[in-house]
Amino acid sequence: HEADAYRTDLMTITRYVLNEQSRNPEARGDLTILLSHIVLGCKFVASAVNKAGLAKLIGLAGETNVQGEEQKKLDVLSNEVFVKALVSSGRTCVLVSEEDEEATFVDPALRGKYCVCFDPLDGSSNIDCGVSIGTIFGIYMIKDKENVTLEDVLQPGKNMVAAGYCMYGSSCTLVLSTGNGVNGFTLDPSLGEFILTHPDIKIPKKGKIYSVNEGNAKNWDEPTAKFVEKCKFPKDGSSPKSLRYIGSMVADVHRTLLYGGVFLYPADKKSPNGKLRVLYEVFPMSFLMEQAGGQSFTGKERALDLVPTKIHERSQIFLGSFEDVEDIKGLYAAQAK
Ligand code: P6P
Repeated sequence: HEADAYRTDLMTITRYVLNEQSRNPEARGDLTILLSHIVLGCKFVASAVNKAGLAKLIGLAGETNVQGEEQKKLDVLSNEVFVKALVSSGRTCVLVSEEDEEATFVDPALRGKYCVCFDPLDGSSNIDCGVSIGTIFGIYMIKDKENVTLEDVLQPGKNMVAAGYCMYGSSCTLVLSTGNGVNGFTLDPSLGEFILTHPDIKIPKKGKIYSVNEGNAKNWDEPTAKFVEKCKFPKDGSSPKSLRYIGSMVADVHRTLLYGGVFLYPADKKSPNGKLRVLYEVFPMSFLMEQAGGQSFTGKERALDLVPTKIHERSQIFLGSFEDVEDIKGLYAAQAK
């Protein structure tokens, strides 16, 4: 009956991506191959993160293990795994990683038509205390892979063809959009497969949660301060919102996507452009939010319209439930008058 059919008709991420490919007649399967290499990287990191406590992978780089080997920090290890997986896929021509100061231009013999911007292990300062962390990635098509330059990478986020994150927590969940909605897959370690568990995710139009580091309140600008004040002391008789802040972007965004509400990393006097990075934090999460029916705003414009000028550029970000972000946009518009 229905449940059995569901249990035996496994919708793996590979099968989902192949279905998406078949919807696109001129697709040659390059994105499918690229995504399968990203999935491999996520499986490796999931395994390493889960073993971290036991294998002494946590803690500062430079520690040596029982064999006296130099310990690689998990985020350094994750970065190496993703770079190697992406280059070996033969489908990329330029990579931007949070861990690497410069972009990586792939050997011409191995080049494909995609650029991948990624944070291999975002939130890694939370590893030692067991808080969920994650990999975030965004994928662009490059016009001329033979003559790829840094300019090709500095595209507005709306040009992305796909984006996603993998959260390493109580379970390993990969959330992905290839431009046709958002789907969540959970790793079944016994199969080594990501199985579709959250089909067609839609973020609630309005939420009851706000997510921000209140410790920076002293430095906020007026519209942000006013928005947070409204969350805590609503004037319209509605009940105050709850504050949920994990301090790991993937975990905070995942909760926002599933439960609704708004995640903010405002600019402040310390960081005039906010803290989060445009190419591999703000853009992928904004792409997912829009695909799930939410939205993402920088305080000045739609986040996906922003054109970065440097690969590690930061931006202020307000993302989540459509109506909650509308409220924030109203407050910034009022200030602009
Ligand atoms: P703060 C983690 O270090 C991170 O890059 C994001 O994952 C997270 O959203 C943010 O920084 C937390 O920053 O200043 O609140 O600790």
